[in-house]
Amino acid sequence: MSTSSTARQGLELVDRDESGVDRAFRADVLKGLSQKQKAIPARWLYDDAGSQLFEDITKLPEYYPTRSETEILQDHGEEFAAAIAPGCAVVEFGSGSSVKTPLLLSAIAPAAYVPLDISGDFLRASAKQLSAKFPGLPVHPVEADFMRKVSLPDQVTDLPKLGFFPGSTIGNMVARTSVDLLRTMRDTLGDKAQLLIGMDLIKDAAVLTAAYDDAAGVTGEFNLNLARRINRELDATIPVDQLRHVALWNDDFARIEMHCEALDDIEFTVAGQQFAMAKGDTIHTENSHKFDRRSGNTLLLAGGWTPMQRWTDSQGRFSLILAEASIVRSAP
Ligand code: AVI
Repeated sequence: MSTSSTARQGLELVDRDESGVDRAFRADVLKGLSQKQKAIPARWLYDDAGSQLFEDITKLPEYYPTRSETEILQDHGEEFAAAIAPGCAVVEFGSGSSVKTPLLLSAIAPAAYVPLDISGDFLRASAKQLSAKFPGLPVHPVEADFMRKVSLPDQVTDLPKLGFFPGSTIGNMVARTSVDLLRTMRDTLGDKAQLLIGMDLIKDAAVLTAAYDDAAGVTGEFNLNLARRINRELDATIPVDQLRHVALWNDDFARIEMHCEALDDIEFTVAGQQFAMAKGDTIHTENSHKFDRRSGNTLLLAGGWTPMQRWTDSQGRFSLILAEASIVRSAP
């Protein structure tokens, strides 16, 4: 009998063992907790509870990125329309937000919209919402992992492509991963494409830490939900009440780090393996890199994109950059 099954969770493909455990989740958690500095990849923050908590975060008074980026999209529609190829297909990396995506689509009136997402149920739900809002717009959702090259639907083959990657999600990756992703996006979109990408900006550390450690404790819940998820899904005994949420600014790497810090010496098991943390030890759960004009440009160039135009919100907190896949000026 096979011990492996590829089950569908919602409509998402997940590789589960015979007792229903997500193998990739268990492998990442066991490996991450075995390291000297415990660290678990941030993508595991987003189970159903985590995704809902992130939605709640975007509405918090301290969490400015969503509002700032929305302001840019609202205020510069005509400039986007002038700079972006007419009649393009917008290829969004992710399912699309109910606010930001419609603002872009209204501004530039594209010929098609192609959302790419690994999670089929989110993808179909948001594609349906968008079709209802833009009845004349062909919408072609593609269920795929955009960290790898994606084959776009035949219907958009001959259209110019605009990649859209808002939210500063690029900041959740370390530099080598973000460069790999930018290069993969270029492979997916073609070497004549444009890319509109959100990058959160370096600013006062107090503003940044407040955005990731809000007074209502929602970000803390989002972070600690990962430990709860491990307990739920991996037969684990992490004493979540002995952990606290920490958000700190790492100036050397220009990033906010989220950690779960042990309030006391603790021991626990995960999937039958024993772990210990001394008081003050942490599990590193997320990086959120911030950029300035130069570091954002350098990252794009390293990823194979030439930055062409840049917009910021009225408070200078967040940026949207339009880049081109073509090499605009070659080396002397
Ligand atoms: C999804 N991502 C861009 C968010 C960020 O700001 O890095 C995730 C987040 N983590 C805590 N608050 C928000």
